[in-house]
Order: sequence, then C-alpha cells, then structure tokens
Amino acid sequence: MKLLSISIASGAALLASLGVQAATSFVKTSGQRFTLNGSPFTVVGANSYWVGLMGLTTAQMNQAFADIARTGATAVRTWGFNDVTAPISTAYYQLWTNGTATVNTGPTGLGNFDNVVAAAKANGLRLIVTLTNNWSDYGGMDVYVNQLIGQGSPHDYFYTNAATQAAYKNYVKTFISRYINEPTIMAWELANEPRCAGSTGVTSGSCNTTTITAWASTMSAYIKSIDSNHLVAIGDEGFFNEPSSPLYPYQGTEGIDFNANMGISTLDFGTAHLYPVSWGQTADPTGFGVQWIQDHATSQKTYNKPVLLEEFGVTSNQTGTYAQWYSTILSSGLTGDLIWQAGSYLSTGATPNDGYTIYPNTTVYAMEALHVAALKARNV
Ligand SMILES: *[C@@H]1O[C@H](CO)[C@@H](O)[C@H](O)[C@H]1NC(C)=O
Ligand SMILES: *[C@@H]1O[C@H](CO)[C@@H](O)[C@H](O)[C@H]1NC(C)=O
Ligand SMILES: *[C@@H]1O[C@H](CO)[C@@H](O)[C@H](O)[C@H]1NC(C)=O
Ligand SMILES: *[C@@H]1O[C@H](CO)[C@@H](O)[C@H](O)[C@H]1NC(C)=O
Ligand SMILES: CC(=O)N[C@H]1CO[C@H](CO)[C@@H](O)[C@@H]1O
Repeated sequence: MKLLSISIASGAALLASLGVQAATSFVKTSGQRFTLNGSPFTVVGANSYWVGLMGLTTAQMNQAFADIARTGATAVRTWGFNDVTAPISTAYYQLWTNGTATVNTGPTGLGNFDNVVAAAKANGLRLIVTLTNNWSDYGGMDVYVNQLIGQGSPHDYFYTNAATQAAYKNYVKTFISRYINEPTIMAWELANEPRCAGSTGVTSGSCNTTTITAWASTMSAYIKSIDSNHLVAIGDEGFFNEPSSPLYPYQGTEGIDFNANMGISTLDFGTAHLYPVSWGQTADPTGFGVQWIQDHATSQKTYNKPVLLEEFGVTSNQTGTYAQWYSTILSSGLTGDLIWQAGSYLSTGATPNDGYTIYPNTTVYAMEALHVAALKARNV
C-alpha cells in the first residue's frame, strides 16, 4: 500500500474505505477488558521489535505494519530503546559516553520513532512500547550498570542503585513526554523480560522477587505521574513465585512474582511470555503452554485486570502447538495475545528470523488471521 505518497485528505478517505480508523482516543481498561471510547477493544497482534531499530525508510515501516494489519491485528509490541556507546548510522535512542547519557532526539533517534508511530497510525495499529531490555541486545540494563557503577557490576544493581534509577527515569521521561498526547501508543512497558540476572549472569546474590516488584511499583508510579493518558505494564515473562513447584517457570527464581505484580495499582495489565522449550519444558511444550495460559487467566480473574500473552513461540510444530494455545486463550478468557514475531519481505530483504518469525505467505500467518477474528468475535 502506497499510503505515504498520497495527500492527507485522500489518505484519510482511503483508510476509511478500508475500514481503518486512525487512533483518536486512548485505549483504557475496564475490569479484565481493554476498552476504546467505552466499548470493548480486542488487543491482538504481533511483536515487531526491529521496526524502529533497523534504519528503515518510512515506506518499509509502512509495509511491515501493513503486513501485520492484514491479519486483522490491532496492536504491535516494539522496542523503544537502543543504548549505544558510539553513534551508529541506523537508529539509536541513547548514547553513553564515560557515564553520561544523552537521548538522541535527532532523525536517527526520536525523529525515527516519530516515523514508527506515524506508520502504525496509518495502518490503524496501536503500539506497546518497551523502554529498556533485560538482555544485552540493543544495550539494555547492563549499559546503565556498566556506565554508572562500573564495568561488569551485578545486573540487578539496575533495580536498586540510585544513579541507574535516576538515569532510567531521565530516559523514560524524555521519551514518553514526546508522546503524551499520542493515542497510537497504547501502553508503555518498563522493560523487556526483567530478571535478577541478565546476559552476563553476574548478580549481587541479594536480588529476589521483592527487588523487582519494588522497582516495578516505583517506576510505574513515576510514569503515571508524568503521563496519565497511557496504560503501563511491566513487559515481564509472567513467572509465578511458588518455590515448592517442581516446574522452573513457577519457582520465582528469576525474581518475578506475577501475582504480587498484578497487585500493583499503577500497573494497568499483566504480561506473560511463553517459551516452553527455552524454559526446559521439553516433555510436552504444548501441554505446558495450555496450563500456563489457564493459570494466567486465573490470576486475571482474581485481580480483575487484563492479562496479555504478549510473546509466545515454538520453533517446530508451530501449527499444531498454536492451534491448542489459541483455543485455550479463547476458552480461558485470557484478554489478548501478541505472537513472537512478525516478519516481512522488505525491498532490502527478509526481516530478522530467530526461528520464530512468521512471514505473510505462510500457513501460520493464515492461522493468525483466523485467531484474530475468533478473539474479536469472543470479545464482543
Ligand atoms: C572518556 O574518558 C577517556 C579516559 O578518561 C578519555 O580518553 C576520553 O576522551 C573520554 N571521552 C569523552 C567523549 O569524554
Ligand atoms: C528478598 O530478600 C530480602 C532480604 O534481602 C527479604 O527481606 C525478603 O523477604 C525476600 N523476599 C522474598 C519474596 O523472599
Ligand atoms: C504437534 O503438536 C500437536 C499438538 O500438541 C501434537 O498433537 C502433534 O503430535 C505434534 N506433532 C509433532 C510432529 O510433534
Ligand atoms: C514466501 O516468499 C519468500 C520470498 O518471496 C520465499 O522465499 C518463500 O519460499 C515463500 N514461502 C512460501 C511458504 O511460499
Ligand atoms: C536469554 C534470552 O532469552 N535472550 C534473548 C533476549 O532477547 C533477544 C531479542 O531481543 C534474543 O535474541 C535473546 O536470545
């Protein structure tokens, strides 16, 4: 779709004729639902972490979002961070030099993210924007720790050190202040997959679920104090904290207590991920996922807040596995889901494939479209 080469007036008419409505109101929550102008709003779609990181043209961003929108999707989760220690030509959002952070507000920084937002809006999609990473991909928490405390310091100092907390707040404030009045952004997320340990494996030994719950409480309240328009969530994997469970994702060892976090009043919805194979649940990955979805739906009802399965994937037998997971999402009442991850064939080649990527000409992509329709029908 060549939406970017047409005038605004005819663009709006074209979008209306396609049934695409540009965002004019903010997505809110009511009990376990998301709402828009007081009516139920189904949050379903895909992750596209790369759309604001690869130095894409606006036409390429537009194609990536158009591919996702063609499934009927309503939302896309993406990275609103890239911390670097030397400028790069594609896109980065914060530059660190000798312990000093500078947010990149130029065309390769927030100017680039403006284009991401515009392309999502042109395709009628809402964005869930994640503000840092547990992992060292695109910088993340370890850059804050290394720059402000010392190279190789424990990962979890990110959550408790005064300097890292101040720097994170400064980044978040600069980023979100630019988009306070932008309804295309559905939600801010504190971090992708916060854990006590990161890519280096170095920890203080004193981090536990209390540490990350306290951090999430402080930082979500901070965002709400600046921006009352947008929803806020953590972006975590949704691990439970039941130390006697035989299953690792239920034991709380990574520092996440899903139920404790659901109780934080400045968080609007809960988040969960689902990667049974990388979590060692290899005997019956599909069955583990069915139980995981049901257990999060139970917490959703207990805390009366929406829960999104906002990342999930297997790299083999996708159709067999996703059929059962989709069916469980529908029947359990879980609020919504976002698959990991969307792929497109751009003019410059295929977008990143980590083994989970679904491209538009595949069976899984067609399955995704059927699931989107079924979830919308359930939520009426
Ligand atoms: C960073 O510190 C090093 C060593 O003190 C110094 O050589 C370098 O010039 C500094 N870089 C900047 C950008 O200030
Ligand atoms: C976490 O550790 C602190 C002490 O470092 C302790 O007070 C707290 O009870 C622990 N939290 C959990 C959930 O075990
Ligand atoms: C694929 O997954 C489905 C659902 O779990 C299962 O019934 C089927 O046996 C699996 N097929 C293979 C080849 O693993
Ligand atoms: C989908 O399209 C790509 C790029 O044109 C091609 O390489 C791939 O083989 C196609 N896959 C299927 C399943 O048709
Ligand atoms: C340990 C882990 O899961 N690391 C993953 C973090 O996320 C990136 C993508 O941003 C993956 O490439 C890593 O494998």
